[in-house]
Amino acid sequence: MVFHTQRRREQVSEHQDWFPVPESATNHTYCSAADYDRLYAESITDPDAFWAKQADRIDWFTPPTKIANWCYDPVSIKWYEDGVLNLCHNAVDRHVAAGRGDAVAFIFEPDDPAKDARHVSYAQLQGEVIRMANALKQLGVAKGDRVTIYMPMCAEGAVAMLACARIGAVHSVVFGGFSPEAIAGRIEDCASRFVICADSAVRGGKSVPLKANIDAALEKVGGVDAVLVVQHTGEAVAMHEGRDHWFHDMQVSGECPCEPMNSEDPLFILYTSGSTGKPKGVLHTVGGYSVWTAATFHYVFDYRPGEVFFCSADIGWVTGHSYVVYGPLQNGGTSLIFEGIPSYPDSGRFWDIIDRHQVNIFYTAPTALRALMRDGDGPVKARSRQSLRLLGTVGEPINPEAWRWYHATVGEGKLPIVDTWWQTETGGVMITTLPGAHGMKPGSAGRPFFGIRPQLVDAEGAVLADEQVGGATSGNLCITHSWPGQARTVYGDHDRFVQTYFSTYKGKYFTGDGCRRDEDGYWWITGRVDDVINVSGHRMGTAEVESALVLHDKVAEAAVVGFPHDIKGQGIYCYVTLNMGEEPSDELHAELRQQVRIEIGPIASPDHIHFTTALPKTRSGKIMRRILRKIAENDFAALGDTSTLADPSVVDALIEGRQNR
Ligand code: 6R9
Repeated sequence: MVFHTQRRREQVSEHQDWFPVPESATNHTYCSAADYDRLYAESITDPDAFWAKQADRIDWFTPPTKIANWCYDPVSIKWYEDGVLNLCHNAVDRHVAAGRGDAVAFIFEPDDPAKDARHVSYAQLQGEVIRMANALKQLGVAKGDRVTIYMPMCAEGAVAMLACARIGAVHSVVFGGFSPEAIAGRIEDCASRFVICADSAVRGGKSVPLKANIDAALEKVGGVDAVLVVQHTGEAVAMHEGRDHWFHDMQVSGECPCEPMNSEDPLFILYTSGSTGKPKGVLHTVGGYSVWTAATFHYVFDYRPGEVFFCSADIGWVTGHSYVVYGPLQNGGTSLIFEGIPSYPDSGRFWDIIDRHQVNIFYTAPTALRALMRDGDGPVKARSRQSLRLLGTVGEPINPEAWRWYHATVGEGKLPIVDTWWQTETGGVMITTLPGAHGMKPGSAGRPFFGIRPQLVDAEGAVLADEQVGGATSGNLCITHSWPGQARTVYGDHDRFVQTYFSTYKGKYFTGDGCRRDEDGYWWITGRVDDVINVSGHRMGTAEVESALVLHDKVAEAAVVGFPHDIKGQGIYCYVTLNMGEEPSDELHAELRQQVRIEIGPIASPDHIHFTTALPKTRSGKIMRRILRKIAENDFAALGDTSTLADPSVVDALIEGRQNR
């Protein structure tokens, strides 16, 4: 397998700016530079002792005596395997039991700023979770059953997740922007017999027909016994007799104990894109994920009681799972759930929310910052933002320009920024600076979190030696030792798990990312080196978009690549060849865009569709993606070796017809 590296041009040049730990953060932190060095060393020399201590952050019905038990060849990963616990207990019940029932768990900020925000206390949350858990039980959900959740950003979305965790059901949250086709695929893959959805959602003033999408999905896939419908907007929806149940109509008891779960029992499945095939159902288990999200939230955000934490990610992505719901709640925190989008009603919305709810910690994606940056400093400066103490980013590499804007304009040059690198598969943050411990370099994620042992290897798997590291040499990022939050398998397909993550470099977890390390031990993620693209922080397999395109009966073949995009990070560029006798047209162009939206969802809409009579192929028939990427990037001066092409003239025609000029 050959990997390429797509780097944002800016990041290639060495940025030697160094922003020291701000005074506000040195004075008040759980973890100073010296603490980090000591704790990191402990986590490496005696991981069992370290992770046994971290496990004390949460309650265990039976405390674990076995800590780590993992092997990468053959692949088997277990943490805290004889421990018994329940994540919902740790996220909700124990705070109520400790007399903190009145503390605010969630602040719900609706899409429409004229509507009232809603504060949900831990005691209220416990009540709602119990009701939903009992409703699920009444519908027949039992421990181990998979429940698909298709909800807007609202407290009930989190309630649905917690209710599953409470009774030991395995949730599979599907992002509200996915199409019926995509939902059906996910329901089928994990044989989910139950769905929780809302009537509809509203984002940026526009209605999203969630229930109708579920109805459409269930026409494509069988096996779903019950749909629990939460009234959110009050929009009228069709209800299928016998299958669909309004949550508010269900008569349920107010008692529901937390199911004792073994540490390695499954907690949730989350579908994510890879280089090949359909999205994979990444599986996380209870014990390790709980400890990992509790500990990373504590250290990375330096969270203290009473603070308001605002993560703008959707609960349909792993960031929402770990840092809207489970991390903050396990720490007894207050997490703000925002239903809307950053640009509605105007591009000052984030800063309005921050002022209105006195947000202390704000965590968002670089793509949102780049979009807001376009509107200048005005909307930011018009709000006070005095409550902010810490900023964070996640989801894609942040270009130094956006970092500097975030730092200087949003943070007034005074706040620490954590640029957190991690993945669906890692459960929580892996590489980041810690706010009170590390100075920051714009564009670098920083240092490994406790217990994390990153390593750079070349295409053949040879470890890049220390002296090769530093400067511009980048390698493929692997992790050599397991950590508690690591995904355990791909649901129903352990071979695929092994194949995807552990076979490229035997005995190591391969992240799919390119990375370099500088002289100061800072890690710089350069982006994916496989056929995964990152569009506005959404991970997408080029193969998925290709599959959608070739479903059109006029299409013969499709090849999809990413290209640098100012706002989205990467855009989607599709090369399409048509069947004999078919001609390109504006109509066909529109139909193909629509086809992708139907199969995947609006987030996968192509930026460019390039009709061509041929694709560059080797004599053995392999598409040379390297060339397609270069042309899509509008960087065709150095195409490299094209001599292995069956027909080199194809390249000139492609350059001639390029869409990204
Ligand atoms: C949490 C999340 C994972 C991929 C990952 C990488 C990219 C995430 C990043 C980052 C550079 C960061 N990524 N955070 N790249 N700097 N701080 O986003 O999970 O949706 O699975 O995406 O996102 O390429 O491999 P997920």
